[in-house]
Amino acid sequence: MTDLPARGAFPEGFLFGAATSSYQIEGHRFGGAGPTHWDSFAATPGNVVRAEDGATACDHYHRWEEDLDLIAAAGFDLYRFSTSWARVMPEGRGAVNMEGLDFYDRLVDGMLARGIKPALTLYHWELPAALSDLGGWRNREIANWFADFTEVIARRLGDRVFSAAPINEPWCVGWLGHFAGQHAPGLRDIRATAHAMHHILLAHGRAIAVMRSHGMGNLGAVCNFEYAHPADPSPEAATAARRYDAIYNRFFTEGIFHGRYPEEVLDGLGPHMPLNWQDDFATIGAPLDWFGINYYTCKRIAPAPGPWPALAELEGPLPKTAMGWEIFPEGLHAFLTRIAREYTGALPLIITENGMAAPDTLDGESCLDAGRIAYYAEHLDACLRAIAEGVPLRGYISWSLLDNYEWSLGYEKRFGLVHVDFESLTRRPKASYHAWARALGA
Ligand code: IFM
Repeated sequence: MTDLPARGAFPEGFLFGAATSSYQIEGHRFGGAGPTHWDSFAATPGNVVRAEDGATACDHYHRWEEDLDLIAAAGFDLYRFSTSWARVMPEGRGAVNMEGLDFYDRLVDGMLARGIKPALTLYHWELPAALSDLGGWRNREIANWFADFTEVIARRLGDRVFSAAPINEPWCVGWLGHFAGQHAPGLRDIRATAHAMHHILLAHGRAIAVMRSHGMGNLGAVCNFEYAHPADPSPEAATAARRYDAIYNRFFTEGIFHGRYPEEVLDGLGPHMPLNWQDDFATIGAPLDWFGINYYTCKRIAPAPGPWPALAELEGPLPKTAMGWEIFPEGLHAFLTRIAREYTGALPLIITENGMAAPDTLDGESCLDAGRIAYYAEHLDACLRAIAEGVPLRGYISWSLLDNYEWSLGYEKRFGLVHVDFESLTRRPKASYHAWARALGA
């Protein structure tokens, strides 16, 4: 069986971690959390496989100590977790649910007690339903609501977290939720998309300012990237791939680091943007201490008839994960070098998510997920190559610690290093977990 490169192959001080997110693991029916737009999206027929939701998930809300023990026993330095806005502020504004805030307080202390660095993400997609009713990310006011939520978290946890980032994967929140309709709130509306994509960045910038005002450091942003291959050698396919790349890989980075949006995106979204969007870049471009890259796969892009963006995704030839995603570690290397060159320069980079879904089954107590180990090994090699070429990559965080709620695909897609039986909620470390423990010298 393949093994993972050992910790010693990476520069001194390089950090390794595992990630999860609140709605995907906690069990949102516990602890006084308010309803989220994912609850209503999932309850609407046709949106989510078997209409599954995050009501129980992995019941991390009650089993968090066992989960932190697993992270510590594997030798991870860091745990990337998120705070649910609706757990902390059930209506999204106003009253704080102290039980929810206390939960995160215990969680952070539990990490510190085990020598694990808490890497906080403020928002990983569970918008309080009451704010969704007010237009959610479409409403410019969300930047103020998010700043207030950030304030509550910063006051309570800001003195103890190792790092923090405001919003996980802006592309998924903005595009998948408002243009493709595949994520909550399930809209397919270009004006909603343009407003949401801009307001996400505005809220990001406001949150950074709030955290700085509380003396918090080590603040970053986390974006996801997909390598766009033209589906064939034609100039039309090259143009289509560039458009896909601009929407997916350049809109948010260009907004944060260059104070502008790509022309290829404004060709479509321009007429639908909120008023005076050009005036917000001073807030959006608040200086960061690191930048996080989430990377999983590549796409084959072809032109399609119809209105902007007029793109089609074709099936590619490479081996695929259970998500149907091609395995293309070269894409990770390409993004590391490109992002450092075009956007971030000497700013430290972190791989904040990388991993694969596989149809993992138990053989007695064990789960032999050799494919996942090979996936990690190939992507870690891509990181090592980028580091050797001078890219300031400082950490790597695997997705995910646990099998969990994979959004519109329900509980079927297993990304975990630890197998979760969703009936009994029993956790069983997979072979990939043990491979990480060996590589990290645990
Ligand atoms: O499960 C998700 C996560 O919530 C965000 N990044 C991608 C993962 C796999 O699809």
